Formats: sequence, structure tokens, C-alpha cells
Amino acid sequence: MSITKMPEGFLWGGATAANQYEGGWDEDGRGPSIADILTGGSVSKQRRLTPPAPLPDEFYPNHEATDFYHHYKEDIALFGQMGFKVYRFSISWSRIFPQGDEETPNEKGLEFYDKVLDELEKYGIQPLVTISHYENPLHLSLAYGGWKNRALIDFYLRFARVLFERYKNRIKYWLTFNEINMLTVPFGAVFCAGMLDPADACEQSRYQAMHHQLVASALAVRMAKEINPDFQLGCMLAYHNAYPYTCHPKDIFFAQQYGQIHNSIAGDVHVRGAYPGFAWRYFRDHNIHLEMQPEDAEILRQGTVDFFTISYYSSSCVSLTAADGETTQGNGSENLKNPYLKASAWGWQIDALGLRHVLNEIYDRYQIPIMIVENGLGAVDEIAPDGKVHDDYRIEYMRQHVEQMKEAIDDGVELIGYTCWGCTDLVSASTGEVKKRYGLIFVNKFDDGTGDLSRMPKDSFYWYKKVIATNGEDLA
Ligand code: BGP
Repeated sequence: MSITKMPEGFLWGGATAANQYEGGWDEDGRGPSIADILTGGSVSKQRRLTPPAPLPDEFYPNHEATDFYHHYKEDIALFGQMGFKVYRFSISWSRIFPQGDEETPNEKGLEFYDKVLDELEKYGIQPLVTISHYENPLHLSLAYGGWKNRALIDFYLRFARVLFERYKNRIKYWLTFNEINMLTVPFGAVFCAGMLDPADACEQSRYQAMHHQLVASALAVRMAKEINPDFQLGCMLAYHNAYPYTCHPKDIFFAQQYGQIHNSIAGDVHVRGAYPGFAWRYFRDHNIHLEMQPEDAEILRQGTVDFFTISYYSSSCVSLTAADGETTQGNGSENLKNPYLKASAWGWQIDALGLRHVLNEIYDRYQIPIMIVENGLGAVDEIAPDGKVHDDYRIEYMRQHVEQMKEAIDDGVELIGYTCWGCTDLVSASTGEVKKRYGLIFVNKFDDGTGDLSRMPKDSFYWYKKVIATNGEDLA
């Protein structure tokens, strides 16, 4: 038997990212981000990049996305109706610095976020801001080559300073980079680091880019604390939960190494302020030579985070002994299929108990507060003859995960919040589809660009409202 409800003050809410949700891609002085030159895709068709600019005959789903830019009042009112305590969103870097390397920010861009904060305050919803979420200004990719270039650290810090100073008294919780550890897999080269040259999908460029982001993150933490010592700064990792496929000792050890590389390198630098020993060994064995400045070690040591956040959708299996087993997709990577688990329509394996495993693992290692800032089920939602979306599969997915959160809290984990991903339908990062819906709110928008963008609560909206109202007690 786990606890019956969440601890007092638990932060229930939802999460989005500007590039997948806002639209308004060229309005009020906003510059293009890398997401604006990514075409639509599907499970079988990869998203394509079309640098240096969007092409006239292509469809770019992020340009309008699901149009939070013009629907923010209505959407935040719906979040208020659900009883959100917190709303995680990102601030589009190229809305504030259209090219990324300007000296002064775009005032019009900042005004949009002023208004978003006004609305959140109306409903008593705390903001939780991701400073960089897969939306590097395109110019920083074209002119500087993305994050493998150390010059980006200063541009990022200029952006962060503007936000910290302007929102000194309005925003308490900040995340420096979304899923920084996606740089340990090829997916991260474009999405995290804006490195558009396919040659930069290599480990050398990705780990160099991650090092620059880790330094930028640590410097941002210190800057933030000088501006307001009450700010709370967190890291954000896509938590790769990979089980050994067999009990062969080689597989057990391989799974441990997989977690070390994909989770703990970034986690340790953020929380412990230094690269762990196994990182140096990995770099040596893989011929990765990081360029570091003499001051970097001290910067990392001094810029550690206050809390740990993760995205968690699924688990997978890895093996050295059954390498030809059937594989399946997960968040950012493809690994072996687990015969004991069901999967989403996109192959992501559903594993609620895995969330308890992950929460215990993180807390055992770091002993700092944890927030789950992304979790949810990407599914094809149909409008039923009664005009509603009956997404009982999404409710079931969320119920199972919330149950395991309660178990983890009972295990002693200090879990302080949960923001489900894509609380309103938006564009999928990996496939560019709207069809892969996560929302508790249906948005009338489709992959051919049609739809009137009207909003409608799904069944999961009412379920989540009840969960929040009872602080997690009533999951029925
Ligand atoms: C995470 C990203 C999000 C989001 C989510 C779901 O990796 O932080 O931006 O999109 O995964 O993934 P997808 O949209 O590919 O289904």
C-alpha cells in the first residue's frame, strides 16, 4: 500500500515547448529557429531539414503549431479549470534574440511572455520555464555551426540574463536546457545543439556541444542566484531506462554502462559539479577529445542545480548477447523490445513501474528534489459520434504512472511535482505530426495544415482535474 495522496504543495500541471506549440513563427520580430526549417514527417517518413530557409512548397508544422501565440488566454483559462499549480513552458530564444547574437533583445517578444505571465497569475499558476527547448536561433547554426562552437555560451548567457532580470519577481523555477543528455544520441545533434551538418551527428561534436551546454548551464545557475538568491534552478534529462535483455552478466554490465553514459554523465555534472570517472574512460575509449578551458572545472563545480527534472515515457532493453533481437522506438533512440510490455502506436513501450525504478535510482544517487516534467501517451485520438474524444487509454496510462509516483514517494523519494507533456495537443518533436497527440485538450488541427484551431477538453481533462482536486487521491 502506497501513500493515499501527494504531499501538501505538490506541483501538478502540464508542459509544452514554444517551438511545438506557439506558432507565430515570424510575428512581432521573431527570427527563425531550427524547428522552422524542419518539415513534417511520420513514423515511416523522417523529418527533413531545409537550410538555410524554409522552402515555398514544403509544409513546416512548427510555423503555426497549435497557435498558443493567439490562444494563450483561452488555453491558460483551461489550465486554470483543470486546477494546474504549475505550467512548464519554454521561452522562444529567437523571439527574444531573433538572430541569437544581437546585443539587445526584441521588446515585442518579451511583451508576449509578460502577457502569458499575467494570465498565469490570474489563475494562481506557477511558471516553470525551460530556457532552451529544441529551438536554437537558426542564425546560430548557419553562422557559428551550433553548440560545438564555444561562442554560443555567451549568446545563451545574454538571453538568460534578460529573462532572469525581467522576471526576477515573477518566475521562481527555471530549467537551463531541455533533455541535455539527448546529446549522447544522434537525435540531439540537431534538436539540442542546432548542428545541421550531418557530420556533426558524430560523438566528438555531440559531447563537445554537451560540454559547452553544461558550462553554460553552470554559469547561468550562478548568474541567476546573483540576480535572485531565491530562484530555483533545475537540470532536465530524458531519462533512458534501459534494462538488461538477459541475465547474462555481460548484459547486466552493459545496461549499467548504458545508464552511466546516457544519464549519469550529464546528471553528475549538473548535480555533483564534475564529470564522473566513467565519462573520462568513455571519452578515451571512443576517441572523443573535449576542448575545455582551464576554468571549466571550477565553473562546473560552482554551478550545481537545486532540483532534478526528467522526461519519462517508456523503457527499453539493451544487450550484448542478443543483439539481433527485435527493436523498437523510444524517446530519441531505438533499442530492444521488452516482451513483457505493451507499446504506444509509435512503439514506445509503456512501463509505469519503470518510473518508480527511475525515481528511486535518481534519488539514491543525488538526494535532491525531483520533478517529472514530461510524461504522457502519444496516441491517435478520434472524435466520437457524440463529438467528444474518449481517451480512456490516456487516462489509464497516466493513472498507472501516478500510482507509481505515489509508490516512489513512499519509498522515500522527494518528488515535488508532475507536469504531463503536451497538456494541449501540439506538434511532435520527433515526427513533426499533430496526429501524435498527447493533450488533455484536443486542438482542431491536422497534419495537412487544416483545422480551425478550436479547443475541446478530452475525457482525460476531467479525469486530471479530479486528480488534482484530490491531490492524487482519486485516480478512478
Ligand atoms: C521529449 C521532448 C518534447 C516532446 C516529447 C515527446 O523528448 O522534450 O519536446 O516532444 O519528448 O516526444 P515526441 O514529440 O517526439 O513524441
